[in-house]
Amino acid sequence: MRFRSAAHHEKATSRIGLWLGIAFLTCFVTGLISHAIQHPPSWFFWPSRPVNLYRVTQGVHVISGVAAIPLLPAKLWSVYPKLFERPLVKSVPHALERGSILVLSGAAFFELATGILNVGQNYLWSFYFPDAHHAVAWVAVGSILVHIAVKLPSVRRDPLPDPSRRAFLRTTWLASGVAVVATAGVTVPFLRDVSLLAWRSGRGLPVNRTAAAAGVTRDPSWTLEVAGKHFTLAQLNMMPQTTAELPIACVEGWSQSASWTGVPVADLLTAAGARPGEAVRVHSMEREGLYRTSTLPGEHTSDPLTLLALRCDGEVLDLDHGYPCRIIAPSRPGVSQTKWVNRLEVL
Ligand SMILES: Nc1nc2c(c(=O)[nH]1)N[C@H]1C(S)=C(S)[C@@H](COP(=O)(O)O)O[C@H]1N2
Ligand SMILES: [Mo]
Repeated sequence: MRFRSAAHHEKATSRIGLWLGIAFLTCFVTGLISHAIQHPPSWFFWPSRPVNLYRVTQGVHVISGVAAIPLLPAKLWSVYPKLFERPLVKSVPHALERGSILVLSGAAFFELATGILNVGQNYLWSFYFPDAHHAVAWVAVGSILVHIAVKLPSVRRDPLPDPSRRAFLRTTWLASGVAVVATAGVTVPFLRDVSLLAWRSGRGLPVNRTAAAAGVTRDPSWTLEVAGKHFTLAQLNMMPQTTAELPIACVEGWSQSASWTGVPVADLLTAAGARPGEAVRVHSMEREGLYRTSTLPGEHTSDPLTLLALRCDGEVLDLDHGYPCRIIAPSRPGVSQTKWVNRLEVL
């Protein structure tokens, strides 16, 4: 059987392939950044400014992933007849090329599917998801590079495709654009009202893990331990306060700014006789749960905008947002903005 539909044409295939490649590479690089921030290798450095830096890289990660979702089936559809061409194997290089396409499609599909499920269903897999999503990303990008190397010589430089092919391309761009606009409002403020499919669309600050889910209650005997010294809530409230507009940027892609007020971690360390600029482990009242602790690198503990926040938008912190205090630091993933803090341990 021969396919003559407009979609099944090398030019359309390579155009979509180009955009899919760009979307995947963008997603890969921003994903690696997010992974490195959460599991920093010794050589890794992530700046604490501009305050929205992580918000932007993670927003780009999720948006480029969403943009790729319509591109992947369009690409597969446009090469579909070739995938079943006979003979299935002509030569060793040909077999390798076919094999790499199989790996590529499988890995790409896995990345998009797990990404979307994660975004929609809040850490169903906890440990498993980030590790698998990260490992398979290398497989996907590796096979994309092999595929590009193999295909580049045969991409014909012919003029613009004919009108029906252009229509197929246009439909593909449109689907991709609609997917982005429908979801980007989770992180792009001016799209908030337009993005019908945004998974976090409320105007208020979302809550990712409630106090009830975390098993945390108000504890009148609470104190904050900093490098062995104890501070009561009243003492913290009496220290000089800093107010700053800072975002929470969840790894799921949603982000939201609020006005936070609290004591700079640098001041707390100094008051406790420790030095700002050292890495600090943040502990919370939560007993179990993946995000009950986090690490503030030296770059962050010396930044005067790294706050132990006591207030949000002028009000005493809500229990769900981390009462009595939480970390709010610039350019940092939401998972590390630890709530219900009770100890800062200098590392
Ligand atoms: N102790 C603790 N802090 C936590 C979490 C948690 O599960 N436990 N979740 C984190 C995640 S994933 C995000 S995105 C932010 C969300 O903060 P919010 O619920 O105040 O919006 O809190 C972070 N702080
Ligand atoms: Mo998060």
